[in-house]
Amino acid sequence: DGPKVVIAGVTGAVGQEFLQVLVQRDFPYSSMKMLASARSAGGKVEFDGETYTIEELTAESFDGEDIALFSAGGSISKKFGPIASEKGCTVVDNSSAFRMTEGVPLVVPEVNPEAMAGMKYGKGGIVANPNCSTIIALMAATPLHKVAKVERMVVSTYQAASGAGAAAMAELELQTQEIIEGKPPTTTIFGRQYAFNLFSHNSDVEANGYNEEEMKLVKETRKIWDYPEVQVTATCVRVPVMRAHAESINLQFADALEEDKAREILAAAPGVSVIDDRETNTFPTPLVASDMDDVYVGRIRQDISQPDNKGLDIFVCGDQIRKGAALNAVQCAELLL
Ligand code: 11C
Repeated sequence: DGPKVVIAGVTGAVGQEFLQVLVQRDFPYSSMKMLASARSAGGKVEFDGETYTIEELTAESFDGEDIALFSAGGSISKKFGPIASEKGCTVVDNSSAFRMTEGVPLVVPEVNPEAMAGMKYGKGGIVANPNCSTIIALMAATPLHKVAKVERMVVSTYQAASGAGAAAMAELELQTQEIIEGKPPTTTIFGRQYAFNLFSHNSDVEANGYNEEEMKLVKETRKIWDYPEVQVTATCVRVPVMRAHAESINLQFADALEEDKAREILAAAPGVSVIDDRETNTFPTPLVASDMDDVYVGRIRQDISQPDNKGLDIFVCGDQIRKGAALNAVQCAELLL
């Protein structure tokens, strides 16, 4: 019993994670359909003890279906998301295609579930999954924002290979091996050495000097918080880490917020775990966050450059494929049940 579910883009890193998360969360479904490009059609996928044959994604794929989880790239979402919705299949879209579209809720279930009020599976409509860096930042910043009101947020990211897809993860591994063996690195994905290096995020740089990833943090935060006046700035960097993003976040509040109180608030926040042991220098790391549902927060400290305890610095790590993508999307789908 439950909705008829479609996975669009099942062969990608996020598509594969959808399957794991659905099983782990015991998501109810009455049928499951696995879709990908024509190239992957005919392949097999294991899910919940059954073998499924991958079908080519076409407009007809959504006939009679209730929920579609999309992670097949922005252009596929743009083309097929509205078609699915018109057929009554409610779409949860992991791409950037509809995030800033008016009327499309942009949702982190722990932050703004109310944005999906009235939506239900089988009734059509599109829900957008935010960018991974935004999800991870707001999981930590929102509980503090609710208490002391963020006026300005400065984010610096350390982003994993997974954000650029399964091929980037494979290339990081390959390059590491090649460099250790003294061979020239294969540079198919980013066109440069990634292993033993880091570089400014690979998305396009806009006229204002910010890259797209940085502007997503700015615009998506304003939409999710329904707070257009909040000041956000970001610097996004790709680091040679496999699958969890780290972010240094500086917060400036309207009201004073003591670090001990902040630690308490974060420890009680759903989906957040605090790792903050100064004595042993133990704080969140991408490896600790990998394959985990929670977002980890540490380095919680008063910003000494801001007066009256109105500033905090925190360091956050979250699994990019899981909470940054698949888990968040499945949680949105749960709100449709
Ligand atoms: C990254 N956040 O880590 C990006 C990838 O808008 O969904 C995901 C891009 C997006 O590189």
